[in-house]
Amino acid sequence: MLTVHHLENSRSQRVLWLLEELRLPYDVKHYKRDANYLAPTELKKIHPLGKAPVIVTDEGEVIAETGAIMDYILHTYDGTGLIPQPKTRARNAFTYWMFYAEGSAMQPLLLKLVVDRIRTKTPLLARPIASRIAEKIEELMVRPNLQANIDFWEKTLTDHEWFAGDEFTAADIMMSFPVEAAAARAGAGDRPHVRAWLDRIHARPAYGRALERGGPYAYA
Ligand SMILES: N[C@@H](CCC(=O)N[C@@H](CS)C(=O)NCC(=O)O)C(=O)O
Repeated sequence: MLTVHHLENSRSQRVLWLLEELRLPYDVKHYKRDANYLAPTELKKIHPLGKAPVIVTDEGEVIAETGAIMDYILHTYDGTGLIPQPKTRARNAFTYWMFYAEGSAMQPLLLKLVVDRIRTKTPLLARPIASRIAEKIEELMVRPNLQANIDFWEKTLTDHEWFAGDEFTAADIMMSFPVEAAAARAGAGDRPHVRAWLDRIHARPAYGRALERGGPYAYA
């Protein structure tokens, strides 16, 4: 049976959700974050980068990277209901959001995380200067970028109910982590169409079942 190596409060929640949407059987190996919010070194025994998610397929193949895992699951099992027909606008949009989620959306969010850590983790004596540097980085590189991305999501979800068009697809699953993280850290949930989309995904039975299998997930 397919095994998901799942880190609490992380991107790997999406893999559980996809498997639940497809009603596939799977095992979950749970990992807890350490005191620095990193993955435990144990995950490096599964994949050299030691990040989540990682899956081990029925054939014993190890696959990392959320997009690659989603692609494998969608094409190995019957994921056609979650992928728009080829050669359609919806399919092009689907491919775009599948790549965009990790390739572009996560960058300003990670930068924000780093800036917040500089503010809170710098030793007390150096904190005033560190905070000024953090503020400058945030002003120049983080806030405008995050706002542009959130505006883009709001516009997309104003035009259509789902990211790739009028139907729910795996691109919505892929986009859940950046949007949920931006709702938690950058106010994305205050935008009406982003909020409505978040409410729609959270109401899906498969999303609920994935939460039950996954354990702690701070972004739902
Ligand atoms: N682009 C990769 C990112 C993997 C990644 O950074 N995963 C995070 C989970 S949110 C992680 O393992 N963080 C713990 C760490 O870096 O030690 C993917 O989508 O799989």
